[in-house]
Amino acid sequence: MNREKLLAALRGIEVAGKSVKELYGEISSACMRELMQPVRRTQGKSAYYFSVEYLMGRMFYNNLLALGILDEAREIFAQKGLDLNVFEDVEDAALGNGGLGRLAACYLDSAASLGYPLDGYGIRYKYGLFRQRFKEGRQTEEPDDWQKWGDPWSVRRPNETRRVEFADMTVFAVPYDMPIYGKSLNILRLYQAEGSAEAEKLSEYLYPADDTEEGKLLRIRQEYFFSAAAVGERVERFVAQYGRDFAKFPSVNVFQLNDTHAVFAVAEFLRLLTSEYRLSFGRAVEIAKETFNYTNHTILPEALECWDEKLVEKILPEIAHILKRLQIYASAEWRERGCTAEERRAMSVLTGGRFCMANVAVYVSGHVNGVAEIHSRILKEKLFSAAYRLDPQKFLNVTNGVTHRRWLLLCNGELSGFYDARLGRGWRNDLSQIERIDCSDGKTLGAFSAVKAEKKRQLAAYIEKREGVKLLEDAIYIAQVKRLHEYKRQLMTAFAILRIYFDLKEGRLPDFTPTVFLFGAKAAGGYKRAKATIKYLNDIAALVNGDGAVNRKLQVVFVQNYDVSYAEKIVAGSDVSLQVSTAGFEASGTGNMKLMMNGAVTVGTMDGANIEIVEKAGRENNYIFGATEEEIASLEKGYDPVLFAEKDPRIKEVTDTLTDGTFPASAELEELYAATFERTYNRPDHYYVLYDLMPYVSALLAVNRDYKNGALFARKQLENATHSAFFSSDRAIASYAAKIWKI
Ligand code: 26V
Repeated sequence: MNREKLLAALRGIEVAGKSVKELYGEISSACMRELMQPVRRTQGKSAYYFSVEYLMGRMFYNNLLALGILDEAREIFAQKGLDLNVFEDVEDAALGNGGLGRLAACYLDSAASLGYPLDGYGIRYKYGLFRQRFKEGRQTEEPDDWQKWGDPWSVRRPNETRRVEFADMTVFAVPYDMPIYGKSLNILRLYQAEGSAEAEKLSEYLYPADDTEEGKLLRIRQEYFFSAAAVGERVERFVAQYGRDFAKFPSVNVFQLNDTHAVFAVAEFLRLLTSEYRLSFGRAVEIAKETFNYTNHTILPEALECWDEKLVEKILPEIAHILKRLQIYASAEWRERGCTAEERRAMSVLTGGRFCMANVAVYVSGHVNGVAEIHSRILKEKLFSAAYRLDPQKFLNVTNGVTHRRWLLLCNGELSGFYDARLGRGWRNDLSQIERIDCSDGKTLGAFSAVKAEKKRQLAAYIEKREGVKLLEDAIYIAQVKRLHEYKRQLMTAFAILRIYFDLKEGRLPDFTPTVFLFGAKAAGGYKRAKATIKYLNDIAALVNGDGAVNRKLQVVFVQNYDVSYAEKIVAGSDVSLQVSTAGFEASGTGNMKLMMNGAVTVGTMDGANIEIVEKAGRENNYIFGATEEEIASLEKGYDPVLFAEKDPRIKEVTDTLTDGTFPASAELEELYAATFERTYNRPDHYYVLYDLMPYVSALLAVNRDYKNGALFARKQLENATHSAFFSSDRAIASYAAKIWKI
């Protein structure tokens, strides 16, 4: 990269009379010319990340930072009268849903920054995750046309188009390459489906509804489409460079499956090696075992993909055949190694007429990892216990991480400046240096509090601009931002707010510090209960914010269209991070890490990475409550939420609002009532919302008390921020590189 040349190019850009969009395109293109300059590696081993989601967020500032010219660029354009902040209006590339997709983006960022050869493969969806708005408190969904700003950060490579064959159609996979720049130049290659109107549907939407057969088929097609294109390309390049000596394949290629969505890559790999290159099935499986690795991201049964044999057979007969052969091959091995019938069933590739993609991944992978200590333990003890008994060395943990470049340097220049002033700039490349900050020093605490206050002001200004709502000043900002899901228990926060509301109204909380509850979440299109929770929270917001008796003390704001860019504002400007999943259900969480890194204390359960967060930052600096995973497991039969609510009037008063006319009657309230008290597709209160409610309220009130002592609370916050280095994805990526990829 020629820095001077790039800066000269930027100085040469004429600003006057151009639209924001035009300028965005011009500046981005100038950077792209330099980004794509470095010579790409051709030798040695590389790792490839297979993911159906990438939540890249805005690339503009990120790339300027990676190029090391962000500050100069700001100055150059300021002199021309252009504030670079205008590009904050540029859409995010939201080609993902939540944590899993954002993790992929953080990992690409860290790998390039550290100089590890890691390229990504995925799908270039025409529309990313829907744009969310609220109408009368209900979520509405509109297509996210992220390319309306153009796509200056990627390059179409028509010459490298691949054919992907289905029984009933041929689809062309046209690659778009996005440079991921750092010590190395890595590439995120996203395939766009072309060839016919039918073909184009494959890369139209992220997660099309899969509750119909048509939806399922489309989903299978999407997964096979990008997996097959990627595997085909890797194999072809290998053969071009090294010939057909596939024994060498794993010494130059290692594949990481981000959840089960790319598991068809395994079948395609076996298909290519056996049908096209004539290896024996056994030999192909052995090579696959040295090449593939699998990361699991959820233990929720409804999210573990199993595909009907008949559906796969219909559009991918050869792939179905390969998977059946794999079942026979694996069974023989399991039998030989003395597995019981029950163990063999648990590990089956094909069972009950369905292909179990997680089992395919576990069988074929050299390494299987969970994403936090507790989660990896659950994988070994429960979900994959049979496979663990057979091959214990296969299983390991790599606790998630988030890139501190986006989640600290970019989103919190003020906190970064605070560290610079005390540590110099070395910490930017080695985050562990922030542990040297003395959190007991009064001056240091004062400076930190000033940073937090400024970030809160900025957040309030942003929310006022986006939502037209003015946040309370001098209040505690408490955030719950994440996908909307029952196990994450946004509903429990709703009940807790109502409990506090009633207590405030009845004068039982005389010294209550003003508090703002901030929510950001999208509910999957077909997920009724999640949508009902949004409506309920918006009802609660209307009640509380409209009640003159309490609305200078308590405020509830659910922001619309929560995305990566919104997250950057909220994690920097929040005091408290809500991480209240039912213990055992949140694989890791990564928002918890982003908030911690920016100095929020956690109110949370002993779940996912929360456990490691409080281990690093001190339990005394956070607010842990609720049933542990063991307690939940032992509760399973004897818990009756109806009795539980009956015997505690504080709970009953809150749950009564679902039926007593506090809010206008609605299908949503009925849905939540059923979820809590009736047997539906799950047991009543399947996620133990009522069970953990009162301890949750106590934890929130403890925060409220402690916050009054400014120095004490600031210290807790700073202890969290300065102990967050472990949660940088630089650490996580170094661990993948050393333990799994051997690159
Ligand atoms: C997806 C779906 C889709 C349909 C409705 C039910 C349902 C339930 C869960 C999921 C999650 C899919 C996997 C996922 O996103 N896992 C997240 O991965 C993050 C990165 O490792 C991790 O921090 C989160 O704890 C985990 O939920």
